[in-house]
Amino acid sequence: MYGGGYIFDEPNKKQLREEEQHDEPEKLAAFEERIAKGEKIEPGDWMPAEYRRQLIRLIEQHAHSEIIGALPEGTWITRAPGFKRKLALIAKVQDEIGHGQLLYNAAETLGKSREAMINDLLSGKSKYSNVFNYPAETWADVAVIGFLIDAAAIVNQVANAKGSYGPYCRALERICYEESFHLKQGHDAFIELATGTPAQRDMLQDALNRWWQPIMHFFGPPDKVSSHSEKLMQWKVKMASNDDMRNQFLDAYVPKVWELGLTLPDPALRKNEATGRWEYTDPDWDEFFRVINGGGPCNAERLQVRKWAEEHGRWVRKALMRPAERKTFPAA
Ligand code: BYC
Repeated sequence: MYGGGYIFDEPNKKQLREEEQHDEPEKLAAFEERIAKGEKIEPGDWMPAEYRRQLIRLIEQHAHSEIIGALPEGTWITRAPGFKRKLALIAKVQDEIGHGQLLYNAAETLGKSREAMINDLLSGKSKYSNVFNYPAETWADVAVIGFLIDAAAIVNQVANAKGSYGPYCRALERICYEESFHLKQGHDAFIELATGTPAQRDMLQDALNRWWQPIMHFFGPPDKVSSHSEKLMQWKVKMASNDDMRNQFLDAYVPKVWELGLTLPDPALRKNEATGRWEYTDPDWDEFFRVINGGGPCNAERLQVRKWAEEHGRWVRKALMRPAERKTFPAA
């Protein structure tokens, strides 16, 4: 077990049990009326136990995605082509960890401790985004992540920042400002490769081909399969369905890839102008479920790195949390 020495309480099981007992119809109706009116729910407000549980699951998974998401790009800091790209990548990776911090804080307002969340990540109990279980093989992978994965994240986060839970919305708003900057640096690296030498274009095309399916998976399973969407949309935690977000992403970004003369590895991909919906070959959903349940190419490696970081950072957390045990220095 990870013994972080954080100051937060263990998940407040008593509070959750009490809420379950008090999910009375009148309270639930008043809660849902507030949400329908567009009011924000704040940590001290009454909320149904299921709303709390779902928010913890979603925000916690999002926080884990940010800190695990720093790993594939992080491996390229030492190899980034040139000082300017290196500086930008260092700043981006640092921002992603900061997003994790904001999101863990938001999830803690719902009663689950940071320590419990980290334990659930390290034990494999909690999920994190499918996309970070693939390797970043070349510099072009970093460009594809920075451009298209950050773009996909922005589509999701700009929508959900208008949702019902105050602390999550405020965290998302701030994250979106930084993500927009990440998108610009990703787009810049992407354009440079797309307009570079034939070898650079080939490298970018190869990265696009490998990342296309994970990116299609990023928005979650199709609406007809998604288990949580209906309730989360009713409660305005998710502001659009998985398929609608995927469609929004395709609408905004496929033309930007095609205009550079690059291709996407799906011959069926086209916009149906009559319906406004994109048509595509269904990505392999068996692979998606395999990857999010621990069977992707890099799942084991990602968790191993996090475990290493937790173990080697323990002395720092201890020193920060128990200042009384610190050796005192003689007065000057
Ligand atoms: N990956 O009922 P559904 C970033 C799971 S990081 C893994 O549709 P839901 C960045 C889902 O958990 C930003 N698992 O789920 C960082 C559920 O399993 P459980 C990442 C997924 O939650 C560094 C099952 O599939 N963004 O941008 O209603 C560098 C059924 O799905 C995924 C967020 O985390 C997935 N992609 O909707 C660069 C946004 N999709 O829990 C960039 C917050 C689904 O029942 N999350 N599952 O066992 C969300 O908005 C929602 O969780 C999703 C899925 C739209 C992703």
